[in-house]
Amino acid sequence: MSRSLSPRVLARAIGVSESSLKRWSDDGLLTAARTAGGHRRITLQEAVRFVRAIGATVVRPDLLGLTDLAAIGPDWAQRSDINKAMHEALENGHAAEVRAMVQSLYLGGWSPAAIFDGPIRFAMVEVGKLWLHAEWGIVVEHRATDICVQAINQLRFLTPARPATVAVAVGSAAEHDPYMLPSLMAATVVGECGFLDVNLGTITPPAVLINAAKHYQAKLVWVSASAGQDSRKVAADLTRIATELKELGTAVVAGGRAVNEIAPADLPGVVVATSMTEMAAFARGVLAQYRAEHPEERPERQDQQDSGDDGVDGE
Ligand code: B12
Repeated sequence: MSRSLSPRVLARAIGVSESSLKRWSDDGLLTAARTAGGHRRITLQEAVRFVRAIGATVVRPDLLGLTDLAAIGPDWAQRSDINKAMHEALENGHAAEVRAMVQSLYLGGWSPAAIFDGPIRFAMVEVGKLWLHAEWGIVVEHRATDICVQAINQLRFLTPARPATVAVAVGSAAEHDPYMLPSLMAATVVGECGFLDVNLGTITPPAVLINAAKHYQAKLVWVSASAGQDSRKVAADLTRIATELKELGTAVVAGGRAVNEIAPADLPGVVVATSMTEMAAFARGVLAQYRAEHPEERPERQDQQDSGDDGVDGE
């Protein structure tokens, strides 16, 4: 999805005039690169950032390549029964609708953390009640998880691009933990905060995570441990991870139902977070400290050549 858009296409997508869009670009509100011929080009991620920043409505999502959005209409994120709608779509296996709902919420200004802690968590808790009454419920759990994976990965493509030199965050689920979503969500959240995110996924032994963190000189490591894990083993593994990464100065944050069962005193050096919103706040703090220590690595906005240029802009 490495699309780049002309001002004309973006203007039509959000229902404004091309001249307004060019003015915003000249004023530095919207970052556009220039082609060799002097035409402005806007990355999809920058277009999405801009839409969120000015509260625009995407009236022609197809022009941005967001074809799923057509299924639910431009004002979907304004409705009041978002949790219920997300639950129904997930439970019934309506993948395109769920992907569109997540996109719509993000374009409507929701943070990834708010989408995850809110409608997605709500819907998954509801889906999790089904198996108690019917075997089919387990099919629905598997299917709903895959649909969330699709929606979250699509969301990751819409979040701002990070330069290769930025601080790295590495994370995974605990060693015996098959739950995919929490670690994927954490990766998306830290990525949106500005980290380069490396998600090792499910069932990751501590030695593998430590190896990856050292390789990337990670500033932040997250670990998720969900229901059903042996909390003593989780506590021992988390303590080992924090101890082995202490010298590197890596912050270690953990969350999930199994972590919440452990007394904080049994997790020296580990920050426990109960939601993706907390994770985002913590990640921003770590990143701010990193940037203060490495001013030379401040992320650059995309190249904006000579904004006073009156070059001809085509499609
Ligand atoms: C999907 C699912 C599955 C899928 C997992 C697919 C996959 N590969 O990911 C499958 C079908 C495999 C599965 C299996 C089982 N499951 Co299950 N499963 C669920 C379900 C419906 C959703 C879990 C999920 O992904 N939620 C979305 C995530 C993101 O939400 P979350 O975990 O609450 O995380 C939030 C916070 O805790 C926090 N957080 C979590 N991790 C982290 C990490 C960090 C770093 C931070 C900062 C924050 C954070 O932020 C998240 C967002 O708000 C839950 C229902 C529920 N109430 O949770 C049951 C549930 C967890 N499962 C349950 C059970 C019993 C099982 C099974 C034993 C039987 C079964 N249902 O099949 C097996 C055992 C699996 C095992 N080996 O451990 C029970 C657990 C009961 C208990 N208290 O122990 C639940 C609660 C269902 C229920 N109501 O009975 N399951």
